Amino acid sequence: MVFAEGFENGQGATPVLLTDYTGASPVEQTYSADPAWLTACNGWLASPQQPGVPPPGSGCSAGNWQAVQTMAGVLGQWAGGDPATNHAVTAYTAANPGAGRVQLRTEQPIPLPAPDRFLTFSVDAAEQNCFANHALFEFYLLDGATAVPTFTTPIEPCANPATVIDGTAVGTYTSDRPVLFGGSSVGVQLVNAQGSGVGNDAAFDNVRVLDVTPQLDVGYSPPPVQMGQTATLTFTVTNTAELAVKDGWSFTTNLPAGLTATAQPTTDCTDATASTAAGTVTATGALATGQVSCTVAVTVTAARPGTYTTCATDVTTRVGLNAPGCASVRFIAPVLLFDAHAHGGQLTAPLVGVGPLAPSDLTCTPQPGLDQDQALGATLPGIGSLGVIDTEAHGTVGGDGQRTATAWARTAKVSLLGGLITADEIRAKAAAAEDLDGAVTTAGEVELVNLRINGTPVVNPAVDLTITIPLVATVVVNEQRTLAGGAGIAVNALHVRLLNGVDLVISHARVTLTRPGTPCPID
Ligand SMILES: [Ca+2]
Ligand SMILES: [Ca+2]
Repeated sequence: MVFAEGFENGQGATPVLLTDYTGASPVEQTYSADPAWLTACNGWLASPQQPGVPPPGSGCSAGNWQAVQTMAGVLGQWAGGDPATNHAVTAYTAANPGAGRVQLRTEQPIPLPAPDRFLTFSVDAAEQNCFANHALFEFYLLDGATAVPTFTTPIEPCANPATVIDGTAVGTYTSDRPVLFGGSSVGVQLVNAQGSGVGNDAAFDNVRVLDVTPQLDVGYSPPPVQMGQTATLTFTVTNTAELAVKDGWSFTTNLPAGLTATAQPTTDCTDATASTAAGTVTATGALATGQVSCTVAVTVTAARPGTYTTCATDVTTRVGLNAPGCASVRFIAPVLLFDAHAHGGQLTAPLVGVGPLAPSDLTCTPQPGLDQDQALGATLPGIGSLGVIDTEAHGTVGGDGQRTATAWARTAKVSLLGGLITADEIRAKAAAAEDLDGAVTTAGEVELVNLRINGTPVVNPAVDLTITIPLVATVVVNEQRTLAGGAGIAVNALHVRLLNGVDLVISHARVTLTRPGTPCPID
């Protein structure tokens, strides 16, 4: 409610003219009117509380005066007040007032809490002698000196009574065309389009200016969203209860940083346009008469996991709409599965196999965990021997939920091929780690203590360092393979392929962080 006037402030049993009335604080509204509406039994704030004798010089006959007092009482009864004491602005038109003259105009600006609001207007009105000419009330909102019509057809109580009480038509009339009002204060002006005094016997009360600005709401669906999927950001414009037309609202909203629109918006609003560009969504349109609500929807996606929020402060331009609350969407990374394996050695030969030795394994499990194994030594028939073997496979979850899989294998006292390959210790390590964005990076390395191949020391080998022992074998040191499209890595510290078909791996570590639903990597 922006403004309400019941014409009761300071009123009692003494009749006053409209122009002598002052409304309640804080506005202390005063009113003016065309002279034709302040004479000939027009413009009196009449009430049944007042004497039955017309005010001197009012131009009212005794019958006219009684009639306007009756209309004031009927208006009080209609509004749920006390009919005996209600006051209303009355006019019995004992002469022709002339068409299109101002019957009431506010003189004090009515402050508005904010500009760019939809305003409408309502009034209680009563009329008698409906067989004759009808009053035709045309209400305007005043924006400075500009009168903005709030109607498409004039209010005509005789033609559209809510009810008839003792021969008096009465009702509450709301303007059928709310105004998108740009000013910081507003006024009200009533023009009567009926120029005749034959009939045109009416009264009005409870002049109200109402804020009927639609509500803008924001929402995201669905909750939550997997990375790589889209969410829908929906702007809903909801009409106020009277469901009158609201034409010309608009808004511009910044998308949360990190969210991007994947398509232009769709809308079912009336006469609407909606678009997205450069991280903003802009829309303008209308609610048609009777339209409860409408939406502007845009699909969005996120560059990284997290919660994204839209609030009123993100709505940088808002015209003819109430501010929204906040809405959030959460984009989540899938829970990755741990796959980690290590062993000290594995021999594959045409007739016999050995190992994997001292294996540690976590196999595509969502549960973090640690597996360890040890062997005191191993003999590789016809090839050589190994000393103490230690292995470990480990899956951990960090404080922000990010996952890491590691594996390592350490083999001591390696002696192969009659001393062609010897080492005090060789170790393979593999790691796969998820970052806060859900991306997986991998790393592999070997640690070699005193490795000699065919008499030559091997120190800090590059990846896939290949050494040929003529007529015997090919040896790859620090052999690395990428797994699962980069989500995993396998490291063999030594990979020996004999010309006779024997295949031997010493110190193997392999890890992957796999997405649910994808195949578990196999070695
Ligand atoms: Ca009143
Ligand atoms: Ca009349």
